[in-house]
Amino acid sequence: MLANPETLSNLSPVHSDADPQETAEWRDALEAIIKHAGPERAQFLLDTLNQIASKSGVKTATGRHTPYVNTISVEDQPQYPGDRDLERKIKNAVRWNAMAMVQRANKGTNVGGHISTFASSATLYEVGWNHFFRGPTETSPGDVIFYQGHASPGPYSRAFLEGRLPEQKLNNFRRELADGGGLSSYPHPWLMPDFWQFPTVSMGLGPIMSIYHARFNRYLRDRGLSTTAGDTRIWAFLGDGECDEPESLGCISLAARDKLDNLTWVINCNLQRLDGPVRGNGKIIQELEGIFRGAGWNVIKVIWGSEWDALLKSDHTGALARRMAEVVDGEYQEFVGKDMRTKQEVADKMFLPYEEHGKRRGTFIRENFFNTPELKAMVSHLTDEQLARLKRGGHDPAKVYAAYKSATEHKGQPTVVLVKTVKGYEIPGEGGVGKNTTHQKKSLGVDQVRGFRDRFKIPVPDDKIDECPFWVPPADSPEIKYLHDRRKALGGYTPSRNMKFTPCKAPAREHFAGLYVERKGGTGGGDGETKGQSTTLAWVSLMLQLFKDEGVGKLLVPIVPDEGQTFGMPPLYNKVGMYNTAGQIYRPVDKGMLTEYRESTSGQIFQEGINEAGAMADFIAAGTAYSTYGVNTIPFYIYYSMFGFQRVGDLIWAAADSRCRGFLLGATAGRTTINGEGLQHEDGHSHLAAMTVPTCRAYDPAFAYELSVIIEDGINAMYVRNEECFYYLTIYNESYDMPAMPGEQVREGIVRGIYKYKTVTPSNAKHEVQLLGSGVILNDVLRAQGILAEKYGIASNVYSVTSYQMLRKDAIEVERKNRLTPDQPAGKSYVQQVLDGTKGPIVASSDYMRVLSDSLSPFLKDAKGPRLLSLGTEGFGRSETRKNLRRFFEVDAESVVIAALSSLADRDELDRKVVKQAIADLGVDPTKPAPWTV
Ligand SMILES: Cc1ncc(C[n+]2csc(CCOP(=O)(O)OP(=O)(O)O)c2C)c(N)n1
Ligand SMILES: [Mg+2]
Repeated sequence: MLANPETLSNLSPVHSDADPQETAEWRDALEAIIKHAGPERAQFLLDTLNQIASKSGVKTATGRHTPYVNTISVEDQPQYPGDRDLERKIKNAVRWNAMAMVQRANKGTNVGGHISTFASSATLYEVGWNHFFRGPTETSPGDVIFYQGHASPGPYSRAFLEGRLPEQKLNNFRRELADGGGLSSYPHPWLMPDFWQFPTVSMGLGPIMSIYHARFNRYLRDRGLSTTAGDTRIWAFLGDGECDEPESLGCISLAARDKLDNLTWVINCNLQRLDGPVRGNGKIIQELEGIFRGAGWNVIKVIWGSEWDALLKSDHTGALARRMAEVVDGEYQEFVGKDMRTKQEVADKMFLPYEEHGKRRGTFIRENFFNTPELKAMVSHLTDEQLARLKRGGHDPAKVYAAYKSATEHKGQPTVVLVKTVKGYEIPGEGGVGKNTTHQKKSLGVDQVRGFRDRFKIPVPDDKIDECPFWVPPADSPEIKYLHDRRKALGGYTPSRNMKFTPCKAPAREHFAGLYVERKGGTGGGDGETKGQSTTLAWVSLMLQLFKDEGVGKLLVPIVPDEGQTFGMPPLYNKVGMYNTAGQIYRPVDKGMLTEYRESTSGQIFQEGINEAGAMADFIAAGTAYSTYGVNTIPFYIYYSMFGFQRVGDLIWAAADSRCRGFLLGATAGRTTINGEGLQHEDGHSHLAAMTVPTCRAYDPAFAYELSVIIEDGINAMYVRNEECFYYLTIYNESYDMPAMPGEQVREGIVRGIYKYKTVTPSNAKHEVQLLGSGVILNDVLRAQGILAEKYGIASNVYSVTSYQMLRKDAIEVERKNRLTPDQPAGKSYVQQVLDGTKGPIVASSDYMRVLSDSLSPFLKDAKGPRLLSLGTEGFGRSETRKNLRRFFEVDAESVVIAALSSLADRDELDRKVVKQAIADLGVDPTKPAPWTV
């Protein structure tokens, strides 16, 4: 997809003009056509000419690129509506405090921080804050802004000037555990819930989230769920280096396809990333222009500041435009970043004063950029200092304003504003402007701070430079008044996150009760399984019921990548339809059938195609709408469990940070259950990854009624009781008889993670074991219970463990409390309450790695020592039948029996000979290799 940078760098759309008079005639003719016959006619003529040219072998510039100049011409530039002088003063103070925050934080610590990124983007944000970013009001949610993560000192500094953050917090930038709290390094709603809306610092996630967020706005509007969300503008600020992340550009075509003109991206093209140039050999702005135009976006380039206007106007031969196009980014970086000191001065560690540095840089630019007699003549009236001050567009509010205005007024397409800036703008000296090391610069020397102060006219006296104090203009100064007036006019302050939560009406129990009854099928299937129902189909039938619920029916947002048929979802497609901004302009091939593929502007389901990352971004938009828009949409994102945590794990982490709610459903779960699919599909570990996410509640239910109880409790937890969490449920594609819910007494255990399901006590039983089973493997554990009773006369209780994660969370909380309150009676965790006092060893089996159930081992002991022996599915999956896979991984009934007997022997409760005999009798091959080694 990426255009070849070399091609782009060499692209010189303006050629030398051999006959200016002829050119003028052609131009006049074209202008006359546009004026008298309209742009369509002009387009027709141009297309015709293009065709003729192309047939004749004439190479014309493609429609994907425009010259390396500003998209908005000076003539079309609107009047700047603000007070430039006051805005400059505000911006200078914001710049200073952003720098001071990082500088101060790193005095005596090494907590880090970034100075050079916001230095390059200050104007991009300030123009937004003064003229565009709408804040939340009583009647409007305001704009949603995805801030570039490591530019965070800028928004903090702005909020400080606005009086929204106290100095004490700024002093504790990156010191969140300090007295009184501090400021998080980057945008983290988890850590600053009234400030940041979305986490962005993991590069690429902000961009993809912003696209799906913009489309989710349309969904809220089109489905009548919000009257105001549709007005919101979504802004995303990206770095040019960030565009290399696949998540950044991978979904841009969706934004154009869905005509998301509520979306504006601003890409800060400072030509550098962390280590060096983004496209030293090419031009990132041209490359991105081609990509975005190709994808159907409106592209606005802001390359040159106003100082260049007159020069470009006098560029009658196109020599300057040609030079601008031929210089590559690596050279542009040198024009701003080259060390202008002599070798001796470098050896002496001399610091060049601002004026002197500017003068030398101007000389260098005159020599090397204006490198022909013609170009030199063009700038002969400018001094070297003036040449050094020919700014890039992103540092000129007039150019940035023009771009934002045009972007926000543009209809029918999303807009990307490609802005050229300087990284580390005006930070003098070592590690400063344009240096490859500038990204890592977190503390400045005294000379540098003084230089910065002088450049931005901050009234901090010389004797305080070392301290680098914050500086705020007096509250009654015109600039502070102006700042508040502008924010008032735009609705309020931003960033800010809505903390108000309005609960839903709890869903009616009747809609869940359908899953409490028995669902039995006959025998059949190649594996000899009975066909009752799978937990996945149980979920589909639950959704069909829940759609009818008065409180939450409309709020359910099913999301699926291209796998809905696998999950039995087509009845949902027809029932509630799939959302499409364009509706459905074709007649679906299955029209009239029960499973009709029905797309509509009021459809409820997001069918995302083969796009787990995009679907996850949907999940985040829908799962945070309770805060962003005050709409309690409840996402149910169902996907192949293997393509969840390990594929889009970082987005799941971002969802948690965003305080996102909803249900992730890892379907086709288990290492042994989607028989045939093999290594890449068989998931035996997503529950381990789920354990790493602090707000995730992960469940592995076995029966339909368990699923129903968990989902009901989940909706109530998140949307009625306002608990900050989301759910991960593994559901399987194996059909088996679903038993009826034993009774209300199991409800608590299902939610907390374990309940006793079945007891079998043969007469004269001498031994007893406790058997834990989860998900589909509970069936094998129940079979083992039968074998143990019938063949070995061993009594057992079988427990359904719906969540090892919930049990462990509870267990470590109780352990911690006991440890830190030694003077109080020790408490018991839930799993201990259930299992302490029972007899014999405990054997656990599941379709997940044994380390999952092993996580409870420290809490399951008796006088004889540890009681738990876990079986699980360590190793790679492979293509086979369920039965053979379960034997291979040693999680089947026979393996559970052997484990139970062996555990009894370990406790001296049984002769080892019995174990040996059982291995032979049950047909288990003791010489086969360990499953995790092959
Ligand atoms: C996924 C990911 N990888 C790496 C990083 C570390 N990182 C932080 S900033 C940065 C460079 C950013 O360059 P660019 O996007 O051009 O932003 P700039 O600072 O130049 O505006 C990197 C690599 C990250 N935050 N996220
Ligand atoms: Mg950059």
